[in-house]
Amino acid sequence: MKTIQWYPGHMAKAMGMMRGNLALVDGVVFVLDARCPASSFNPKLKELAGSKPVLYVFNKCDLADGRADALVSALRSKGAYVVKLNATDSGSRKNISAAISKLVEKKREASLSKGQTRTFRFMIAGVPNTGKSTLINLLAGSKRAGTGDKAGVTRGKQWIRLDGFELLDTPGTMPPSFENRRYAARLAFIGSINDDILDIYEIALELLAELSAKYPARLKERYGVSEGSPEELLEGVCKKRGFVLRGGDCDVERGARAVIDDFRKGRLGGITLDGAEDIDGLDF
Ligand SMILES: Nc1nc2c(ncn2[C@@H]2O[C@H](COP(=O)(O)OP(=O)(O)OP(=O)(O)O)[C@@H](O)[C@H]2O)c(=O)[nH]1
Ligand SMILES: [Mg+2]
Repeated sequence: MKTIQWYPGHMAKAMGMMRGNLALVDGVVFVLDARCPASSFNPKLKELAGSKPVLYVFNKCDLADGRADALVSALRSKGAYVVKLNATDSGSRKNISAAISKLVEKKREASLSKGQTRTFRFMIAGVPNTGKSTLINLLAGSKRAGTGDKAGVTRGKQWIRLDGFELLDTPGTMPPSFENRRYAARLAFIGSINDDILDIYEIALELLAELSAKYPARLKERYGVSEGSPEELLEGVCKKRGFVLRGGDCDVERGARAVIDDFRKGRLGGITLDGAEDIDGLDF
């Protein structure tokens, strides 16, 4: 895959908005994708958070597997504050609410000791499509923020008022360019990069290559193939699913979409693509 140079104007604007609102918040919640928490970490956002307390949420943990736990531990050993979450599960509400409250524990105690109660404000930030707005709706207990399974659903800023909390929903933002091809490819797999600018065929080949290296049994189970070049694997997918054109050739475009869709919807089982090597060198 070529280096992606993609930094739409709305993202530059969003970064400016976040910078402008940082002084108003008591802490920042970074929503990462548990399938690739290093790839979905935006160092520019971390820089922006400055000295504010930060919580990292490994969201979509229902789509990841046990390998994500090793990454949670790796980050914790770096001193980061991390929790796992499935934001679509209403049963997780209490846990995430408590985790966010903990960010301001000292501040809350200080104001209580002065007999004051105050509202704490948090900025919810991250790359597109990681579930920021879904997390806000989970905390609110109702659909207050717009959500959708594609990149770039939230555009402007939106403050959501809850009991004792105010949350700032922000648009997903990427670093201005990806020098790291591996991160960029994984962001494409999880739908963080607008599909309109991607070559779906190429992305599917990259995904098949990663899956055959890390999860061959899953490929075998769903498509009946697990070995060979990515092109051969995609052909196997097409044959298994009956994606064959009139002349007998494989409909590779359709096969490519099916592979990506299966991955995104969790039909290949829980998958974690980032490993410890991807965390190293990132300043969480
Ligand atoms: N399986 C699963 N899906 C989730 C989870 N959290 C969010 N989603 C889905 O992921 C998609 C994106 O969620 P949003 O909340 O719109 O993501 P966002 O980070 O606000 O996206 P942008 O506003 O585009 O940056 C939606 O289809 C959600 O239903 C989760 O924990 N597990
Ligand atoms: Mg959103």
